[in-house]
Amino acid sequence: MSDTKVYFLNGGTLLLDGYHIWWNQGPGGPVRIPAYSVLIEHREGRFLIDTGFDYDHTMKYLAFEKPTQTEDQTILGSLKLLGLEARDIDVVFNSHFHFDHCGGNKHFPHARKICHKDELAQACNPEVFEHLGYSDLSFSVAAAEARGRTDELRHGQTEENTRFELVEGDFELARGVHMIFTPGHTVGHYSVMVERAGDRPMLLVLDAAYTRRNFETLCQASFHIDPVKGVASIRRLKELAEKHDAELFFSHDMEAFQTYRCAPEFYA
Ligand code: 5PN
Ligand code: ZN
Ligand code: ZN
Repeated sequence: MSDTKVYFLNGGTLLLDGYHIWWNQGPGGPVRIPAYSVLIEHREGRFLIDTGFDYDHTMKYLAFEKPTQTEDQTILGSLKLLGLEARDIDVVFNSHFHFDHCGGNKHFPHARKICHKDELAQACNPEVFEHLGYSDLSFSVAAAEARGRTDELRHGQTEENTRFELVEGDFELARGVHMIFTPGHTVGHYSVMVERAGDRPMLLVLDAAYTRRNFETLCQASFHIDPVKGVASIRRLKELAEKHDAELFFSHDMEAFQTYRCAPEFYA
């Protein structure tokens, strides 16, 4: 565990209205947010948490979010900054299947893939108001077929190379890498706490709290399946952070993101 390294892979930006980031609070108006993935280099393997958004998909289905993504900000481009290729990734874990977290999955056919058991089912059969969030189905042949969107499958995806190991509840993904079930934003959302040898643990809250203000005011994003569970999840993360004196990382907070070390820099 002492040699665990955590890399933030900058995946570009999206534009949201303030009322979507801070549900029922705002203020409204355009807010540019970062999107990123996290690579955990661990003695037990290389674990990729999320895979960012696919630029072409986003332009096709969510052009109003005005995505920006340089070559270095594609998932493969960001790994290249570390001298890594897709094949070097052993495990892809998706915190959830919103398009900005699974867009690059299709580039990792050989990796083990893991998600919450209900999250995959939800992407196959989402609520009407979740269709846009779960619009990128290129991560799963099963999901694309269930949604009648096999046009998404143009990268050699097969049922087998997009198959997921299904998990539930809290568990340890690798020694010192704690997966924390935080439903609300989606049915099967996970946050991640990573222990470090000589420093405070890192708590990646992911989409349980897009920004520090969401976390501190218990205000979730407007995109959610169960706002009551969403608040409970933020409260639980707060307790965890306090108990372990964890350093907090938010999923879509531009101000905070600008202070994060991004690859090729890392946290150890
Ligand atoms: C960035 C972003 N944009 C749209 C949606 C949505 O419809 O569900 C989740 C989401 C997003 O995270
Ligand atoms: Zn999300
Ligand atoms: Zn997100």
